[in-house]
Amino acid sequence: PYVIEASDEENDNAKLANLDPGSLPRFRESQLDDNVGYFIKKKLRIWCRPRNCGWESGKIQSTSGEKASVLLPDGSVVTVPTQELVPANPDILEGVDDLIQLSYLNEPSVLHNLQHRYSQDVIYSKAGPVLVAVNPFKDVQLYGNEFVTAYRQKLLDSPHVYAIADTAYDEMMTDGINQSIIISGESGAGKTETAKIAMQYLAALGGGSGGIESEVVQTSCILEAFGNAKTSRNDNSSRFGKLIEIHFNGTGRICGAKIQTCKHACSGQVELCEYHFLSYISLEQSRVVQLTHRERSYHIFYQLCAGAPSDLRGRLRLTNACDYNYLNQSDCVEIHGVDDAQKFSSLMGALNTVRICKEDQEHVFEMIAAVLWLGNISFLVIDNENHIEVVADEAVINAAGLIGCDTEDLMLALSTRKIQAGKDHVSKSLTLQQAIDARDALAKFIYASLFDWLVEKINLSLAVGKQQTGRSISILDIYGFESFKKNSFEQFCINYANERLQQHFNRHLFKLEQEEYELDGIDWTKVEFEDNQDCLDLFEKKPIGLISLLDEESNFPKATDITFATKLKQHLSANRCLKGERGGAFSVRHYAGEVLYDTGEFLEKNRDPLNSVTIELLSSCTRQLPKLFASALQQSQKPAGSLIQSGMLACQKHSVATKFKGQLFKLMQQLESTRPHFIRCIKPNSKKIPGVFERDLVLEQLRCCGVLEVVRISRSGYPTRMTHQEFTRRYAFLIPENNAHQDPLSTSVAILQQFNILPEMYQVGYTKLFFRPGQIGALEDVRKQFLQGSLEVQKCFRGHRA
Ligand code: AD9
Ligand code: MG
Repeated sequence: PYVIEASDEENDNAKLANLDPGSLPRFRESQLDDNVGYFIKKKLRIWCRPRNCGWESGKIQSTSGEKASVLLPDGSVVTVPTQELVPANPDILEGVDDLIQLSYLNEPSVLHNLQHRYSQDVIYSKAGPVLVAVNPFKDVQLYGNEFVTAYRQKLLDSPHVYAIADTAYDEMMTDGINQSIIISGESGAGKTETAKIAMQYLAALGGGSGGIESEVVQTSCILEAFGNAKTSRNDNSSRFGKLIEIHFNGTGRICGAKIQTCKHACSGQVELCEYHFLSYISLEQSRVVQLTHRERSYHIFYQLCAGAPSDLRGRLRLTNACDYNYLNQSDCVEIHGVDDAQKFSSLMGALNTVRICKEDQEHVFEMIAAVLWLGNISFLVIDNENHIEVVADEAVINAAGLIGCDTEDLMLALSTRKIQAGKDHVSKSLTLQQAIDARDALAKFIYASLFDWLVEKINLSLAVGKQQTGRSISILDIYGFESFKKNSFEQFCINYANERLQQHFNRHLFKLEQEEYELDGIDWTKVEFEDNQDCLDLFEKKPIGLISLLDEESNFPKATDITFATKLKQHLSANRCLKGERGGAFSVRHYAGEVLYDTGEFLEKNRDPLNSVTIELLSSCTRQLPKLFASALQQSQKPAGSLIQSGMLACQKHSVATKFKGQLFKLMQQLESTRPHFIRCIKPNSKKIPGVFERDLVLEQLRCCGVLEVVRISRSGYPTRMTHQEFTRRYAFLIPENNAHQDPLSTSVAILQQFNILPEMYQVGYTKLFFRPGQIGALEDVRKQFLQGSLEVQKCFRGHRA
């Protein structure tokens, strides 16, 4: 697509690019392009790292032996070893849309291209089939109805979330295959915002304006209030993963009351008939009771405290956020620039929009307030063995009032447990730590159940009409890879999920690509890529894998964090992805880097025990929700008698990690049946501010999410394919009749020869033709010209090539 003439330098660069189309520059910095001697001899523009700092562009002035003098933009001249020089791209390729268009695909060139675009607020780029989105950390003028229309009518084709959603939509409509948009990236990179932008586009396509579109946005508002929190990485970090499935219907099929229709450019009318929040991965529960310094619990707690009108405050006996132990422990009650009270009123609006009735809303807020009051319940040690009793203050009275039980009963549930002695049960007092655990377990259980319940309510409300339409686009937004100074069970689960997702990405973009070439007998030099199967095995293998061993250890009453860590080292040291560390720690080599996990609290968090006394208490509550939560739990557990005996119900049958794995598998299965479109979100700086592009940080993300490898593969591959039948059907009329009677493969070859398509620009497979980028466009032009005028084929093609 680029006509390169201009200066000598550019000509040289162009020649360089054409020297050997097969051997493309590789990304390993040490492995310089074969043409390295050429660009040094010709003194072309290069990248170098003077003084071992970041990459700088420069021009070679002279060379002597293994050294080169390089003129930097600031006028200074530095001496750099020639092996450290990397060729830069000609100016004409500055800021190209798709990284695969670059003549040189080295890391500094890719980074420079993204940075150049970013500095002009062009936050989206393509890397072959993948969309790269760099978080602007400010409002950019790229969204809204005008842009939606422009992308829908194909007036705009620059990389955009809208373009991805549009492609997914078209492919769903034309091929009848369900699609998915898979968004990944590290925490704070912009996944959730991107998911919303994609939903906005699909809603606008399928629903027109107003109605359903606003409902989608409102759903996000609810899910974020209850499922997002401020972390050190992101003021609005999702603490759960979600897959949103949006169903579409063919012409004229009405499937619910909330249908809006809209005409669109290509295929008549399409109706959007249901939103279905089919799946989500479990919420980070520990956040309800325990916070890291400067982080917050779920937004809803602060929103309710700041925004509840006075009559509601009265009914909930609510005070200020800073009065509650669960909220004030981290020295962070407010988020800079966020008005919690105003968010609360938006939330009320959203709850109304998705038709959650006033009565249910009140129940929800009761549960939120109950959790807050539970956190303020305190205990008094009454003997030398650390046994306690519950302090009878306003906290326990309010909590009991809000869940609808007697204060006495709540006090008993938090201070005793039942033990079986022969045929009878006897009550045993809890120690201080046991009581705190029981209280916190209850708070977490109520909150997590409330979240489940809300999602179900939203699903019911949005799944208007139950017909399965068979046409859907799913959007996946899960928590990004996390690596902190201290990593616990939560990071363990989150990173495991990301590992699975990475495999999905690999499989589709690399394995399938290669397999297709190989199946069709194409000469394809195998492209190496990082496979993470080893790491997944480390987590999943039975009976010796991280999750199995964790479950096993969680069932041992006497096990401790240290025995767990020791067990891992004993059994898993053969896996190259695991490294035992000192004390209770271990490291996992993830695709995105090594993470050090601290086994402290792993066992408790995995067991997540709920006292049987507590469950009985909840079942006997007069309020609707606690009763519902308890019966849902009992149904899902159906515990064996022995578990009740030990007084520990709940998750022994299904540990938290195993449940998580199950949810993840279900989700992946759902994704497997769709055609994926990938969006990689990139966080340009860790300060969360606009305009700052930290190259090392970006490079790290590009590397670990496989973007650089994708570029390399797409570029060295043959992205356009057509079966011989398709190809001959379309172009055979361009060649003399007698040739066209052969089999499709021979006809294909005849067409290619007739039009002098360069042999390095295509490969002939058993069933398909494979083209380098741009080749079909050239043939299409000939076809169009031929059809439009009565030009002689040869003449018109010659004209085209000139
Ligand atoms: V996490 O893994 O849930 O912690 P995300 O979801 O990747 O993370 P999120 O979408 O929440 O990140 O984005 C973080 C912040 O970046 C947002 O709150 C916005 O302030 C900012 N952001 C992200 N994308 C855009 C955008 N397209 N336009 C403007 C954006 N701001
Ligand atoms: Mg998010």
